[in-house]
Amino acid sequence: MAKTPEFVKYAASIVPSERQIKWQETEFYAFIHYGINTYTDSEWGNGNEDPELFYPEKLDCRQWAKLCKLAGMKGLILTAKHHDGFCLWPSAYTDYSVRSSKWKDGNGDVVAECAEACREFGLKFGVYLSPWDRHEETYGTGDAYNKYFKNQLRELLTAYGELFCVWFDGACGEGANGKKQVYDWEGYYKLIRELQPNATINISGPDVRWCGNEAGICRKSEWSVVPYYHSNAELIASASQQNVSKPPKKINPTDLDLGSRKAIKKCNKLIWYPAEVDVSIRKGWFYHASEDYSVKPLSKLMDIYYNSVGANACFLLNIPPMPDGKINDKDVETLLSMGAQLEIDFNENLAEGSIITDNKHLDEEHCGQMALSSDPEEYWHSGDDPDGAELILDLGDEYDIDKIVLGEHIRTGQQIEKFSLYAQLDGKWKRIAKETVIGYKRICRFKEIRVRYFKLVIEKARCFATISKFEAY
Ligand code: FUL
Repeated sequence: MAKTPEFVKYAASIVPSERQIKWQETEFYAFIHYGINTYTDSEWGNGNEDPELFYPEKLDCRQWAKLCKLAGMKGLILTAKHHDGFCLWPSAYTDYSVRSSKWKDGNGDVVAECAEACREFGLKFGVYLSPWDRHEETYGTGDAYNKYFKNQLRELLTAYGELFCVWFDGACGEGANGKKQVYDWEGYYKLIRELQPNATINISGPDVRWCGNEAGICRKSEWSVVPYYHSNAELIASASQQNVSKPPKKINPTDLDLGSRKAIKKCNKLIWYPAEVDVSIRKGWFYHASEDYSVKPLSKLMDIYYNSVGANACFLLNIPPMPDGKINDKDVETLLSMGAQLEIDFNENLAEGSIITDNKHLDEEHCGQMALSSDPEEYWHSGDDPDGAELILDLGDEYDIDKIVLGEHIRTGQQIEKFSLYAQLDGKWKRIAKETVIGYKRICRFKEIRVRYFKLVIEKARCFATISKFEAY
């Protein structure tokens, strides 16, 4: 057995926080971009749009939440304030909010209605609060704006029940001669930890990593343990959108590998920092009638789902409501078909009640059979010599299968670096997948085969290997 290098042992020792585990389990959730831009047909407001423009005649947050639920999502994040500074809740610290609109005579609160609808439909609720604010006068002055921002944050963290996530955008389009605000990131994070300890802080924050583009593309290997510097807010801002007409479409090619041995070898500080893939169902983030005929087709959305949720990332899909406050029929239709497709794809786990044997395990309590347990705390553990470990799944009979879902017990870290999956066809093992990362979830998709036995071979792992999910569909 080869000696494990120290830096690999260090990487293997990095584990997620409870809040990161809960976030990862959310898997697929909605972004709702809604605000003053919805009424001006734009993507970025200037901060001087008239609040009276905000007038949803049929605001229906229950429609949003119900639709998300039926689409198979588990949460929703609302843009409480976008770059224009207009607040969807009646903030006590500015007049630039729903309070200055005629909607409900200035007595409305979209954040409250949306939080309530999420609770009703069993969705987790989160808020997007743009650090960049084009309306607020104190923006760019340092402390005064940081105070303003924290006051607003406190309102959102205390008045709307439990939040699963606070989403900080890295975007800022001030340009060379624009205002330069030095954000008090540490102060923002401290407040969130104090008032919503279970909420993850996404993107310009320490808990969840932006995948690096807004096109729904994630890396083939999305490692959860990466160098600490990837969580630096200024670095994230420099890669984020700086021009309204140029959303980042590609992952920087130099950032294709963030977590392999090669990528982490020389780094003395690592962090658990899993990826989130954010993309809009339309071209824009806000609603534009001109895009009614360019809603992404089901096939595209399913591909993004499999390449994100199925590759150790989470999928944040944006659905923009129309000026009347409802989601357009075109988006509704696509999302309902997505929910139905997910139901079909994961209709019955054929591995339930099957048998798994292994060639090594730590002890009886962590034998191969444990990979089939529905209790996430019961799992197979290879022991301290993981390379070459094998799990054989016997379904008891032949079935038509086109997907195997695997998952590591991430509470004990991300260990697996390389694996192959085989199916027994005509008495011979045929390789059907060869990948690197498993992490929280890896969905291996292949052409449907009629098969009884599958074999998972762990070709390389850090200090040990675990499997807590082994499902067949
Ligand atoms: C970007 C923003 O500039 C877009 O308007 C949108 O909010 C997207 C999610 O993030 O950086």
